[in-house]
Amino acid sequence: MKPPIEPDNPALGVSPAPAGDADPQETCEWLDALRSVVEGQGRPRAEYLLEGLRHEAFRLGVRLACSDTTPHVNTIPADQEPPYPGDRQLERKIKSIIRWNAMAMVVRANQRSPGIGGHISTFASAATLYEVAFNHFLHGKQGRSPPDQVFFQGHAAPGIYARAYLLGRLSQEQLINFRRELQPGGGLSSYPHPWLMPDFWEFPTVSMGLGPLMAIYQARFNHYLVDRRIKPDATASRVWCFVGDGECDEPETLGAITLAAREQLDNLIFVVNCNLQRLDGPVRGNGKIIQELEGAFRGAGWNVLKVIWGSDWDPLLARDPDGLLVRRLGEVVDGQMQKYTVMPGSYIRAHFFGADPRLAALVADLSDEQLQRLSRGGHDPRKVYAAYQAAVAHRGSPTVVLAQTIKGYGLGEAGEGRNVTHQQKKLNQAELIEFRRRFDIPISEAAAARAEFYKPPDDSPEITYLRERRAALGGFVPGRRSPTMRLKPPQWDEFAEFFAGSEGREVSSTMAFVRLLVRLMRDKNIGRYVVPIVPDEARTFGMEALFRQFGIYSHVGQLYEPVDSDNVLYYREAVDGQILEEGITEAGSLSSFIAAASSRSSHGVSMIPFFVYYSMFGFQRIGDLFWAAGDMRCRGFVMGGTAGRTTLAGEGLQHQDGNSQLMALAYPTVRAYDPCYAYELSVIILDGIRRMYYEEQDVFYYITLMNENYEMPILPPGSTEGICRGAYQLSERDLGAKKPRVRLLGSGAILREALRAQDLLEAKFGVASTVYSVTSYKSLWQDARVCDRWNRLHPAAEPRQPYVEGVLRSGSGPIVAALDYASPLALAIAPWVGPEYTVLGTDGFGRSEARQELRRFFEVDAENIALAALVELAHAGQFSKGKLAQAIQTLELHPDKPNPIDL
Ligand SMILES: Cc1ncc(C[n+]2csc(CCOP(=O)(O)OP(=O)(O)O)c2C)c(N)n1
Ligand SMILES: [Mg+2]
Repeated sequence: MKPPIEPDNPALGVSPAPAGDADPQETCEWLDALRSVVEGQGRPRAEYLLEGLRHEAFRLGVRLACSDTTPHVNTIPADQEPPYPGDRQLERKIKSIIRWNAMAMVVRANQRSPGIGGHISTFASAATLYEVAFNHFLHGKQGRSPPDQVFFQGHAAPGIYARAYLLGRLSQEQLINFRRELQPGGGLSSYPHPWLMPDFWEFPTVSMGLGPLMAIYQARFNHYLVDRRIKPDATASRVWCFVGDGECDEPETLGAITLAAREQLDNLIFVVNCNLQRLDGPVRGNGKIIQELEGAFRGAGWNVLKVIWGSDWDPLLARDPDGLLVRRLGEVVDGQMQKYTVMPGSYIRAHFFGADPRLAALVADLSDEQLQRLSRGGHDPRKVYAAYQAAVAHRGSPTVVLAQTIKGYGLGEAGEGRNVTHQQKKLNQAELIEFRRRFDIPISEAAAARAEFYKPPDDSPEITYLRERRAALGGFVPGRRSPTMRLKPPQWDEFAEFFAGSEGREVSSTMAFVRLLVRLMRDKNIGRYVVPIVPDEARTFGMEALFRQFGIYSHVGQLYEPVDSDNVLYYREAVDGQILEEGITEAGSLSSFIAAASSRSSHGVSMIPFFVYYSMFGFQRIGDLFWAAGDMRCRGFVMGGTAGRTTLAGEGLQHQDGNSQLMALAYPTVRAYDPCYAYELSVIILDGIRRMYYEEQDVFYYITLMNENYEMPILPPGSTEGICRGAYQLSERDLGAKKPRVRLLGSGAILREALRAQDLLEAKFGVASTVYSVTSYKSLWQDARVCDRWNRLHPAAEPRQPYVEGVLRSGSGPIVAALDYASPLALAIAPWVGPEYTVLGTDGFGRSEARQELRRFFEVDAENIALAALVELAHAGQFSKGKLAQAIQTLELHPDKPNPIDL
């Protein structure tokens, strides 16, 4: 063990006053002048003068070291704190009971099922931060004011459950079944998951960094709803986001804070629980996380409120006119501050105050016990209230409250402030009894030793107070609602033009999509609810025409004359603009999508977002946000543009997406489609609108779009069901009973290669074929899995037939599937396709090349499809094996060409 750092270590000692004061008398006069302005004319006047000084100094060439931090003390001075409006004593009792039950829930769960996990120390540190918010700030959904949207720190869930238990929202049985959701009577999910507890949790937050990011875009989307007059009071909802200080290491946490300030999101409040610890140990052992975060947030333009010290520090700070104590507080690094948490008062006296005799004198009249109890601001309701009150009153920018707390507060020897505290799941009997003593829990020692839950009677002052506070604030929080919000789906006959084909013109599926999007945005029933979202990629997808027609959303409108103002398609920003042009942030754009796609539950208005982006930067880059969107029961469309490994010509390894459709397989609520033709795309989107916004299914669509131009055919009669279910027969070439037959599955961009292979097979080899367009391998796979499972569990019943089996029965012979995605996607349906099944997929890294060369390289072009069909036929004895070598030559294929997946 390393010896403690001695206070005479220069790194920790009190630093001298700024060196080189050539004229202390003059310094004193300046400082006195400032004090007298503050006393006589108030702080705003002092701020004005200092700002003026700063400007003049700059003009005169005086350069101040730029520091965006303030001294390491509370932002709100003690004399400016508002009186506390609640019953402090009663609130303390309630908070103690919640602390107890939260801890007992985790301890009992782990006694019963060792290894089941859970967290005690996170909520222990954050209890005051939450309780002050619950009792005085967070608005529920039953009140007159619009409800707040609260992102809870995922690991603090036990405390939120413990409170819901006191309020009668959760039963004791549910608490006992914490992390055991499959138990009879139900249990509680480990973390906030709307999917698992749809009436309770609203926002999935446990994947660190996503909560803060989503919260920023949620707050921004609330402005969008107001500015577009869809929900005039949406900005009265405050977005609260509780964040861990360790969580701030995630790039997503701080990644969008400049947007929040730029958009002046004063409806947004971050509360960062700075307990100075993360999972393994200190967040910034050798630094100061609060100061670091202050600099980052202030630099980004946020209102920063530091809540570092509890009220018992106030008299000490008041007796520190020279700022000695403030300076000392500012120089002690967090690792050392954590050490003071676990050491006795004598250590604090010797090492912290002992660094300077004047500091030691400051606390001479305090006992060691008093020194040890000197509290952190985040545990002092008065300080926390003052900060929240200032945060909700603040206008013009978002607020972050940086609250210092102690991790594992109250756990004592069992973990308070220790590096192991995050992992502490069990308390022994002595520790439980000590916890009960420290927080005055009115249960017997024996009951404490058994970690029994405690709930005061319903008519007790505690429960009455709790209920009254929540009633005054509009009911329970958290709480999710899922109102029935059927939109009138578009009538298909009004969309006939989208099924009619392009009549000789060559267009891409992206162009077809943009046309459909514009048409939907003009629809009288649903048009205004459509939210197009793009991450600086509108021109890539030919969407620039929408700028002028529908406007790009900007809360401040357009403060400049756009460079292209004389152009009909100029870059038009407008307060009521419909398009969200997010700049280069797929994560931010998807967060906007999530806010829009969940607005039904958060605002009671169904929105229809279309997030259009470069498909490679979707599932692959921001897959965890897609996961969160599913958990949140989002509804909407994500459109993966320029998709396909061989269809995005020229872009090469990084951009060519052969992955996303495969990844989509694993996302439970994603309906993934890879259409080739405009009519397929239109059918899928119209059906999707019906499914999500009329039938109210909690799914969202992933549809890939290509930029390859070709003629779009007419919708074949009777194919709409197949398009939606994942496959339909597109083309049959019957050469009579004597000719061998094969079945070809083509999808997306490669469907047309399958059709070309059909021609080749007939013309060069006399082979008949049926071509199927597979619009969704995922749908086929999912349906077949469901059938199999049903058949397995109902052996006596008439077996159900997977859809894919039925469809493929219209043809005969071996099957070759070719696609522009990694081959496991098509292999997913292998169990229902039979043994004569060859899959040609685009496995491996992309290349910079033109389309036809890419398709040849990845062996998914018509020639390779034809060869695979002949090989399958040869296996089946319907084509001479001896002729295969000749066929390779005929097809101009090269057996020795490089293999795309050779590494
Ligand atoms: C993306 C992600 N990575 C890792 C984790 C695992 N994890 C859970 S809690 C935790 C430490 C959290 O520290 P902090 O944010 O400071 O919260 P505290 O519990 O201290 O309040 C980690 C690393 C996670 N939940 N999410
Ligand atoms: Mg922490």
